[in-house]
Amino acid sequence: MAYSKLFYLVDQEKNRQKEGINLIASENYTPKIIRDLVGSVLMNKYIEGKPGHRYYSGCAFIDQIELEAIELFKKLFNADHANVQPHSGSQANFAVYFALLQPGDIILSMNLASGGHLTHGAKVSMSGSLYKIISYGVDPKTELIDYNEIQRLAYEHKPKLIIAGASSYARTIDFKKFSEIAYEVQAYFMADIAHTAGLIAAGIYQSPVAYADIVTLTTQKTFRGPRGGVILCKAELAAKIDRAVMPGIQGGAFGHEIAAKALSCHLAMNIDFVDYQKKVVACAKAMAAEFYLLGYKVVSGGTDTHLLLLDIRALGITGKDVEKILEKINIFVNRNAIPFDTLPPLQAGGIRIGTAAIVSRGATLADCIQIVQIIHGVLSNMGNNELHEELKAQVKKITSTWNEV
Ligand code: DSN
Repeated sequence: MAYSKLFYLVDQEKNRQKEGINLIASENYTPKIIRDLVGSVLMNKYIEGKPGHRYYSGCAFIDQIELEAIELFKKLFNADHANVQPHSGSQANFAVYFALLQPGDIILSMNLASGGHLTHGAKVSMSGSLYKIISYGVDPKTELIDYNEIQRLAYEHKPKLIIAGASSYARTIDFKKFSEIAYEVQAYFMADIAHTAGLIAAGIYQSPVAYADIVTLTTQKTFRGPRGGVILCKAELAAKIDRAVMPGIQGGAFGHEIAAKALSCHLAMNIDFVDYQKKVVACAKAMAAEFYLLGYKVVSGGTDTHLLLLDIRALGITGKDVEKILEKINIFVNRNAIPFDTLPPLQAGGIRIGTAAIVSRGATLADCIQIVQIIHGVLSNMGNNELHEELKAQVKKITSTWNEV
């Protein structure tokens, strides 16, 4: 491939992002000033170690940037300690395991079908092969977390670590209850807020920071920053966590990403950010209600967050099918396992829909309702290519009124 083709493909991707409706709940549109920092000269510098204790010379300026990022995350989330070096949320989680656990130790975490993350102990993840995983799910009737069941499992298995937090759980999580259970069985308690970090920073979703020993997050989802991970923890675990990140599981940190994380923190302290997060949740609730009115099964009956899950098994197609059909009209969702799913994750009985990205582009509540109606139009008229073309044109029209990407 000629190198010019790379730039051509980036342009094509930009168009796809511009003309498409992005409902992938883990994605967002990062502001250009943050993207500029990611592409800055900071990328040229090796920064192994901590500020003031590096393995390379020439870190005077980057040290100040990393110290600023640490202070900003501590302040925003009211945390004792922050490590801003993890390259991703998965790295953040593995650093926590490396800091606190020995191979074979027991982790109590949410199963994948109920909303848990791969790194919380899925069999195909290193977390599932290094540690003994006991899983909790949701109540079959309410599809909500069943805290009595978690308590029962905790007493029975005496885990060393209990994890709360998920990739596809749409409801409020009672972090206080989790911490009480962890305390009763003398387990560490970690909250993974990768998805809800933005909502928490804006104060519209319960923060686990006061309750959890450790909190991990990513900065690219609702937080609307660069791709990357952050670990927040109690003061007494700070040294263990820092050592586990570097040299435990990483070498050089990414100074360009750390600067961008600091900037995203500054932006998250702005009042506009609170308005944005409120709109994100209002749009998700409106979409869930509209799907419900149109006869769809919304997992757990609705949402308290930026995402909702649809159980689409009654349509006689899989989540993968829906993903592919909607992609043809430039609506992007992802297939997702649903509680007690009998299909393999690559097919999946559901789809996950998130509003963080479209609200960043300027989507209104009316747009969100229209998007649901377009999706319904597609799914209830399978094979009607003419109608699908019309709906694709509606997608283009909606996105043409939104902000640039
Ligand atoms: N894969 C991400 C998500 O979509 O939720 C989490 O890592």
